[in-house]
Amino acid sequence: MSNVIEQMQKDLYEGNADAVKAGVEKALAEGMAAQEILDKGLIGGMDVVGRDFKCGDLYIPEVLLCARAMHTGLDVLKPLLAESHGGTGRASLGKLVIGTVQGDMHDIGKNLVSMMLEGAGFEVTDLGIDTPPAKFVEAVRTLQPKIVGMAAMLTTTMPVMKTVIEALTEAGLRDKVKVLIGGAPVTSAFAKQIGADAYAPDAATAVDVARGLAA
Ligand code: B1M
Repeated sequence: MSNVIEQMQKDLYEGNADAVKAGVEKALAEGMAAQEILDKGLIGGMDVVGRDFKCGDLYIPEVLLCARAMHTGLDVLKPLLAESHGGTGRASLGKLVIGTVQGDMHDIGKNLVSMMLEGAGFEVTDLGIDTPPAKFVEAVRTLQPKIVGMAAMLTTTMPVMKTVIEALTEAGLRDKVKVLIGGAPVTSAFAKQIGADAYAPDAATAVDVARGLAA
């Protein structure tokens, strides 16, 4: 692992947002690609945080600081990632609504997906975290997007995705919108099982899949 990536992971672990920002800028100045900085430095660093969170070495307040540092790093990469995943200034690919499902407060991955979709040319409306099914339904009814995207990071909140799909069906909207789902515990088998149209394991794939759904 390069020194700059190793230091970035360490700074992220310590929740030092200023240092993470400086590290991302340094890596870019050294010629490292934005995607590599994201994958190895920020997501790689967050994986270490997740490991230690799981075994109880890190607590929620500490992980929140790591999340803030991750967002600070993402902000620097945002325009570059958008560019490399389809570029800005293109014709709109259509409207897309996205949110983290009810009961779930995780938003780093969802924000990354949202940012990349926007960069690729989608008009993204982000409903945020802890989004109740009725809010997804209302957004689909009023905004008439081509795609609705749902994120869940907890095994306990995954079933809410099914509830949203059922609510869309009840509202007579299911055949008017494509459903894309993702998040660490989500799989393509689960997507099939709940009647979603597609699943993406990461943000870059989400862009490709959404392009296909919108075509
Ligand atoms: Co939470 N948490 N957390 N947490 N947290 C996990 C998810 C966990 C795996 C940690 C662990 O135990 N190892 C575990 C879930 C276990 C499970 O259900 N199987 C867990 C838990 C248990 C909890 C709490 C219950 C802890 C507690 O209270 N005891 C609690 C729940 C709160 C709630 O939501 N109700 C909780 C709280 C938190 C914080 C608030 C402290 C914080 C969130 C801060 C924030 O998001 N603003 C947090 C964090 C940061 C994590 C970890 C450490 C990191 C998540 C992350 O941001 N990863 C996480 C462990 C881990 O994943 N290693 C963990 C980086 C991000 C870029 O990846 O989100 O996977 P990810 O997104 C990817 C893909 O999944 C995909 O693309 C993204 C980029 O490539 N993707 C999509 C995501 N959304 C998509 C949507 C798509 C398509 C693809 O289409 C629409």
